[in-house]
Amino acid sequence: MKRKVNVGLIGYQFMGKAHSNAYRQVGRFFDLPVEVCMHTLCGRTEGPLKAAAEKMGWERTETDWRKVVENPAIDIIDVSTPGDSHAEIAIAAAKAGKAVFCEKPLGNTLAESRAMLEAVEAHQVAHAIFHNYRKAPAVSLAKQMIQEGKLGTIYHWRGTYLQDWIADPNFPLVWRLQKEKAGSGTHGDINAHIIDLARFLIGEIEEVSGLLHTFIKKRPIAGEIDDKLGAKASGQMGDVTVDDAAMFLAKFKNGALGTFEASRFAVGRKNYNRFEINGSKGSVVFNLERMNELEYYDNSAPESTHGFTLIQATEGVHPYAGHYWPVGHIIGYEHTFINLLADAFTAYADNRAISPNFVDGFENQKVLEAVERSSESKCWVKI
Ligand code: SOE
Repeated sequence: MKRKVNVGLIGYQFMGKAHSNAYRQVGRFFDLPVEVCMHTLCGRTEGPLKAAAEKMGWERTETDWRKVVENPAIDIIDVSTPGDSHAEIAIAAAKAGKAVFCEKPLGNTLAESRAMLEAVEAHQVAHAIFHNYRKAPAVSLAKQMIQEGKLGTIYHWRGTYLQDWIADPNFPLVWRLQKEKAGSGTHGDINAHIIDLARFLIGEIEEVSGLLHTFIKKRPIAGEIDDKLGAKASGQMGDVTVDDAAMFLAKFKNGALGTFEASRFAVGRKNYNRFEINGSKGSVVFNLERMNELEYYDNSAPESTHGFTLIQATEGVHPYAGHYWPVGHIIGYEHTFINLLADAFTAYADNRAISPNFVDGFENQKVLEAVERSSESKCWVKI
């Protein structure tokens, strides 16, 4: 009989929906050492909360997150709320002896992230952060190739994460555009992802030089929100207090150079999370919008056949891929969360450190904060 692990999810909009799907599916595609129970869904408004719980498969609902954190039946607290409540909930959960799985970025500030890491370490609870893109088969394949030396010495990391969902000046002032709620804009939201991928694939960043910019300074105040990124616009205007685009140069500790570009104004790019890595023996290119593929340039190939090959990471030998469908039957965005939870629950059951975790979230926040300081000072900043 497998040990039951009861999960309490705080928040049920976009990330709550993605996490709910992953909790529901992970035991159906991976042989886990524990039985995952979707115990309690927590949100502020009773009606929509109950409808969401019914739709997404949660056993109970609760409108007060503190009651979920204090519930002795709960083993894991999943923090899927806007960034301004990550620290309070995660620290309370750690103090209550719960494992904490938190969305990115870890906190809205470096101080919050440090306090969250200190709390989970002090209370010796398991912790994880939802940097899900590491768990795309093609990304984990790139990691394997780098570890096997297939790219040789790494010279360049070229990361871009481009969206365009707020390029319309009439798009309302949702929480992601308010500093007190989100901590930062494009920078903490999606630069955080390519910083995590760079740390995962290349290594630690030593020094940065950044530029944050806001194109549209005022927007209609937001009304009712949806479970994606949208909301209804009201008649009044409010100030945008975060960046719309965030770019920076980076020097890695291992000598590689990096460029990072995150924007929500890259008109035509919807969720264009792309990286290119150039090494002495070859290069790889990943693009989330074609997430089952990895482009690979093998510099040792004979000149007559030089060129980027297109690996389709859906073979049984590729990370995670064998848990789903026969070769060529591709997977999607939602599977990166399922893969992350499969690794998380396996490590959790074995009392091993989950990867990625709050240390990754804290190291990520150190880079985010250094880039913000650099943008203000117009100088290079050491991490
Ligand atoms: C919006 O930019 C967003 O939902 C991010 O918050 C997520 O982390 C990313 O995976 C998709 O886009």
